[in-house]
Amino acid sequence: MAVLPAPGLAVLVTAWAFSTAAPSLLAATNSYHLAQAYLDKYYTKKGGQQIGEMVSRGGSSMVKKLKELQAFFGLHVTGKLDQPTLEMIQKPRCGVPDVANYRLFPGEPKWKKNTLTYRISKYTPSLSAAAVDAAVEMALCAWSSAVPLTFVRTDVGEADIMVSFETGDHGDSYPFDGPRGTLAHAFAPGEGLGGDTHFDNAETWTLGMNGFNLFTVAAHEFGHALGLAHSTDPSALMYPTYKYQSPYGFQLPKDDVRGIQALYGPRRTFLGKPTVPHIPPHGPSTPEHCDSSTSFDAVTMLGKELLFFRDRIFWRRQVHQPLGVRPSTTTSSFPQLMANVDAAYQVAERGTAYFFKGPHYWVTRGFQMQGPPQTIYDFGFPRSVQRIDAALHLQEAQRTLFFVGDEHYSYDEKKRKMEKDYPKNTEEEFSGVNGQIDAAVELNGYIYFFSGPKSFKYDTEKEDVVGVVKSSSWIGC
Ligand code: TQI
Ligand code: CA
Ligand code: ZN
Ligand code: ZN
Repeated sequence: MAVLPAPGLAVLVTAWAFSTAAPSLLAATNSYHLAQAYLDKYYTKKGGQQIGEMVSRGGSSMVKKLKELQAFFGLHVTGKLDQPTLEMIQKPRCGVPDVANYRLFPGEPKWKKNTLTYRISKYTPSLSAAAVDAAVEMALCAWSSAVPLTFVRTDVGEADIMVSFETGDHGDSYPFDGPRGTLAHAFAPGEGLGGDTHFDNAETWTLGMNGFNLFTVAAHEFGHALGLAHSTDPSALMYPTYKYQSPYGFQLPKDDVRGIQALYGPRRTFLGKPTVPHIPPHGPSTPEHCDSSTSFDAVTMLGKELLFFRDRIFWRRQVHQPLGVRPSTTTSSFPQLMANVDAAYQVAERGTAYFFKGPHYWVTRGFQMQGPPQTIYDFGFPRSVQRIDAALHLQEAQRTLFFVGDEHYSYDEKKRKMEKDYPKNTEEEFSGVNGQIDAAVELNGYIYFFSGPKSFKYDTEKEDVVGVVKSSSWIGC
């Protein structure tokens, strides 16, 4: 097993930029300014904090730092600011786009399977458990969107990637160092400690721009946990300088995509869209999804597609696609947050969709999250409501109905306010619709209610159910 953290490197490359001492090291004032300008340009990221700032307190000598730098860039290690080092500094870094800058670990360790489990075993006082879960999930998703890897969360036993927040000495011979300095470390793919990812509990972890953004650091560490070493491309996630990255709409930089695909190959689907036509693995149908008891947790339009959610899976189909054509299924590419959603709806005019899970909801544009989870009480639900069974957006009326138990609430999307006189009894309002509503969607002027294995077609003009079909028929079963 490769034990990776050699905390020197990440730290030293940038520490140099902040050193005002030891000009004797530098051949000439000219070179010194050149080097300074270089470092300012490539190692100072606006809005980003530098590892150098974190560890600018003394320690190793400048010669050693320079050696590390030279080793990192594959130069002859002299410890002096010599000609090749100067040339490297003068080289236009961004002018050579096709050079691969990513690095793999010696021996190129990688995971030998495509489904990896992860478990968050210890949390941090800095953030809520839900926030940690979300950041970790999104950081893994950043990688799984590029390669055919699937991450499955577990809450028990030993997972491939054990994620934990640790303080000081924590039993792996890489003790943490208190605030700043080392933020986290990860072990390369392998048995035992392999893949395990530790975060220094002494840091102030955040979901925003202050302190250290957990998504940013986690995404970098998971790169290590999947087999990537540091990149020399300053725009790469695996470049050893901290730079805040927003998880929303995050796109894995090209160099990291190249690196991870060198290990695992490209993914067939990206953000749920197959990049090649979907071929069902076992003949024309996958019966386990097709039994007559199929029900859905949520159904919504998303863009021009109809999405059906159940557990960790969703199916997608074009509305006008004839029935009988199998929609594709995917579990991994859609943010895992979307697993086990309770309800979902889209407001087409806004181009936004809303997904509900317990007392939280997420806003998306297409498949892209627009912000952190928010609480459903923003909508004006009473505290007694802790989850929603179904959400139904009525386009014409600009209302969204939320179904909870045998009642429903009506939300005015224009005023963004819950309507008074609600909740109302669902069976009384929608005659013929009985049983608990799992999901609902409006299509071509009809409302489709999903209740267990049945779906009701409800005619709003006749105010009655005009058809009942098996829920499974919607996904081509
Ligand atoms: N931790 C180092 C890192 O993950 C640990 C390390 C140093 C390391 N050298 C290594 C791991 C070589 C594997 C291979 O890079 S850190 C960043 C940075 C750190 C640094 O705490 O210094 C991030 C953690 F530099 F990119 F900002 C996360 Cl994002
Ligand atoms: Ca630290
Ligand atoms: Zn550790
Ligand atoms: Zn690193």
